[in-house]
Amino acid sequence: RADGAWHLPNGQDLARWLPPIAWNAHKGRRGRIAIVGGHEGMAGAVILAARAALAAGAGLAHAIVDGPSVAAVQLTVPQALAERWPVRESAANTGARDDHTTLHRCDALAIGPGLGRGTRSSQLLERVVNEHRDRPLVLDADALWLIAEVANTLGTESAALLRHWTRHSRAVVCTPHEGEFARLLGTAVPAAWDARVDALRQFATRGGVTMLLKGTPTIVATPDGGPITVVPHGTPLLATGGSGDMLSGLIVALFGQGLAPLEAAVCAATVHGRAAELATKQLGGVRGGTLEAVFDALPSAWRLLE
Ligand code: NPW
Ligand code: AMP
Ligand code: MG
Repeated sequence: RADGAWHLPNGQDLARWLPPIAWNAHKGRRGRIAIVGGHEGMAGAVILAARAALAAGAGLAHAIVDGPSVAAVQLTVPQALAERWPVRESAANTGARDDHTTLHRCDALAIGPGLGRGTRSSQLLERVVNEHRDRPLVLDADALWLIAEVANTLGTESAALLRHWTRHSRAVVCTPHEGEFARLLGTAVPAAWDARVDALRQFATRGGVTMLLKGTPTIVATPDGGPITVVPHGTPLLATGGSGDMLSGLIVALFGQGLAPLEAAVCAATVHGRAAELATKQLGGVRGGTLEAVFDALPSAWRLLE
């Protein structure tokens, strides 16, 4: 559009944003990240996010999951370090240092995939947001559900709550799908393009966070009210459980490698969508393909971006 309301990133933008992996890199230099979520029965969400983070070049991935999910993570992603959700009482009782030691060592955090919606999940979310303001944060899935819930309870708008919670935070990206964004807005997401773009832009400005609204196409708004970035990649191969969890893992890995919020969100959504396009082409269609095919196509998709 001529009025600068939105733009498409070009290949040069993406190549410039993506950090090269140095020939003498070691795992500590490729970003140490953590994904917090994986309530009992939803270990899969963190497993997929951790796999995606490693496939985005993260050097070390921590999966911070509910106790019953630890074994599943260790068995399915042996490269990741699995740990149970921290328990505040243990630190208080022993007088020992906060048991969030792992999170303090990470370059970037993601919280929400399979986090759950109960009291423990909610307390963990508030704690992670409050205690880790100095590192980039991805808020996804149940973290967004809980934010809308707390805002409802307090009788405030989700954007205002987000602004308050993250006012001292370095960098925050929220990644709602349409259902999650509707809950944050407290009303249906407009279907008309201009109104949709305006709603996302306004929410990002009011909330003081970068907003990635998933869809066809995915759109990204920054807190400064700048133009919306459009990511027109992907196929219905992504319309399957776990696909958004995979995207969160890609974003947090790029965050951990030093990309700014807009850059991390756009590069991740692009590689996610392009991997789906490559996989769909190779399969000759969507039916019969699973998210595994998208994972398999990730290396080729990265080559297209670099
Ligand atoms: P409908 O059905 O269209 O009427 P939820 P969730 C609406 C974890 N997962 N895309 C839709 O309405 C996640 O990480 C774990 C999607 C429905 O009312 C979360 O922690 C997995 N929905 C948790 O599950 C794999 C859309 O929104 C609601 C929509 C719940 O996340 C799966 C769905 O949202 C999953 O990722 C759209 N474009 N538009 C695992 N293997 O462990 C409207 N809706 O209830 O938050 O469900 O996204 O599955
Ligand atoms: P979630 O709903 O959180 O699992 O996220 C779904 C992911 O898949 C998002 O990145 C969406 O943009 C993507 N996606 C879902 N359906 C489609 C589709 N029909 N075409 C392209 N991308 C899609
Ligand atoms: Mg999701």
